[in-house]
Amino acid sequence: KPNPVHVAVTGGAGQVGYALLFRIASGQVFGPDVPIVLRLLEVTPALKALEGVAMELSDGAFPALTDVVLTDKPAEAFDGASWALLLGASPRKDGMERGDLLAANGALFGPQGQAIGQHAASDIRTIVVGNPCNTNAMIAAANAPDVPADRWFAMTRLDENRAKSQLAAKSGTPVGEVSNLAIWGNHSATQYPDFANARIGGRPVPEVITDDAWLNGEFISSVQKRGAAIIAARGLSSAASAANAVIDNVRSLNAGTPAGDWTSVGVQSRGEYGVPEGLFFSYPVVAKSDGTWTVQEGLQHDERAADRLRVTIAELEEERAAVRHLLG
Ligand code: NAX
Repeated sequence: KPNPVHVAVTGGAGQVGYALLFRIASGQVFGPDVPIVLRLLEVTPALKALEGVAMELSDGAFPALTDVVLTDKPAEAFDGASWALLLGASPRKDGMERGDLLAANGALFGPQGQAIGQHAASDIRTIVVGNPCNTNAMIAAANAPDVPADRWFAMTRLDENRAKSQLAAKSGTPVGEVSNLAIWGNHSATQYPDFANARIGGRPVPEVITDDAWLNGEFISSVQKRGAAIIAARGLSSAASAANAVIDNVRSLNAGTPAGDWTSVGVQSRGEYGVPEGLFFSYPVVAKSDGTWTVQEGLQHDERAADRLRVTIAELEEERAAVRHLLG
């Protein structure tokens, strides 16, 4: 049997955790024959609820799940981890300004980044889901200078999946036919879901969906505001679809993206497409099965798209300015 993969998950007692952990344990992410150790980090008051989740994991009788570690100590949670899935974050409370939220989360992601740097396995890859995920990822990475920059990710896969689903519905095409969908920028309402470079059945989307007003209007805004629409309908934020996106994200980074395609994920900019260096920016990323990846170069943006990119870059720069003191 291969060695177990240690997967650290923070916020394991939360809603996304509840939808995610059972699917990891079932072997859907790493394969049915790969033993898994789940290392679950929670804040101390949530440890009891976390124990309940662990009881249910046990009751799942998952053959691949060899151990579950429950802890409120980051050093223990990340010890020997090859993956860190950071779901835990401080929710926005009444009266909190955006800067307050950024600072509250910065205070959490700095120490978690440090613990990852000190205790995780040498092949550690970290995906930040907890919002604001791009800037939280930047803070965590800045606090673990020995972990290579290309091992840190911020999740925009849910936005990618949402966008693909909208395009499939509009064109009456199965969603599996939609490819090359890039989310550019921040995981926020300023993101740019790039229909122009996306394809349906291999053809450029604007050739298949000729309603330009819909593409540039309702499509973009419905993807940007989908999170709010789910809250309005369900009374709770997206959880199962978010967990599904985490799984898709890990699988793409692990197995690689299909030939000719890419996936969307926030990574540390090295200046690609004029994005300031160091920002965590969602790009089209081509991943290989050896764990390496590159930003897809050479895509074109028209004036409207370029304007949208400027807006999301400006927002990420503001976020960076608000947490600069946490960047080491
Ligand atoms: P919940 O509030 O249900 O769960 C969060 C859990 O994190 C709680 O159990 C809490 O105790 C725990 N936590 C807080 N601080 C922690 C810390 N320092 N260490 C360990 N655990 C800690 O939120 P949930 O709906 O599960 O969402 C989790 C996060 O994902 C939120 O920040 C949310 O904004 C973010 N989302 C991001 C998405 C994305 O696409 N990037 C989509 C889904 C989700 O909304």
